[in-house]
Amino acid sequence: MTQRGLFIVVEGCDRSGKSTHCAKLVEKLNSNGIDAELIKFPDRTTQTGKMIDSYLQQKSDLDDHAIHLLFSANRWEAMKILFEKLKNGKTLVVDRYAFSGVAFSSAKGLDLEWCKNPDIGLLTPDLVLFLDLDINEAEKRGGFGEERYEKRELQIKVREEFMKLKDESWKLINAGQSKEKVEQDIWAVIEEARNSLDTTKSLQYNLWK
Ligand code: Z5A
Ligand code: MG
Repeated sequence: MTQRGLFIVVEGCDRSGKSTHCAKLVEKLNSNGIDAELIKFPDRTTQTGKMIDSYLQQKSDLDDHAIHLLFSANRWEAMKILFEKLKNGKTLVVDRYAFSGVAFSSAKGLDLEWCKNPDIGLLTPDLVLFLDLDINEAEKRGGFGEERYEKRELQIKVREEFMKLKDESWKLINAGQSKEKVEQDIWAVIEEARNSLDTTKSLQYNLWK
């Protein structure tokens, strides 16, 4: 019987190094003989993704609830494919997921419980790596960009909202260290998870358990 792959989510505030470390992790998993693939949300290539991209680049405006639902729909449309990949033994490293969805929208002022609803029924990750970076350190990484949300006050609030979502599947990584040290810390968590997680157990759908 093929064992399913691990569903690993990487979350964190702006500039914490998510994309850098997701790419490194996929490379390292593959070089260790674990078939792994990188997935990123939002997926800006789909129809919903194009609307999200335009919104993030401030080329269009949308009601806060409407954009929240679009981010969720952008995940829903990927679910069948992600499920098949995991079932066939592929490990997925996912750069942002529903936690970003809830944290950003609730930081803008939407009700936290309302924000969770559209993502109910999505696949539950086995492991969430939260790259934790102090806002002052984040700003030193070249300052924030031009996209919507890339502002100090909002980023501080977003981190607070993320912390409300934390459960036993989360591992906080100190993202203020050198890239090499962050990579080592991530790998230590992955090795521990590979020993302790039971991949004969089927995938779960209880994201907000
Ligand atoms: N969003 C939402 O509202 N709702 C949702 O449901 C979802 C997302 C899924 C776009 O996301 C926005 O969408 C995002 C949340 C919202 N808005 N904000 N903020 P995105 O994922 O597309 O955002 P991004 O463009 O990829 O940026 P990012 O995620 O903020 O960056 P990152 O991936 O965490 O960091 P990075 O690109 O890997 O690294 C940043 C720089 O730091 C780079 O120059 C690195 O070389 C450097 N770096 C990385 N690690 C280190 C260390 N350890 N030391 C020194 N320098 C480092
Ligand atoms: Mg990124």
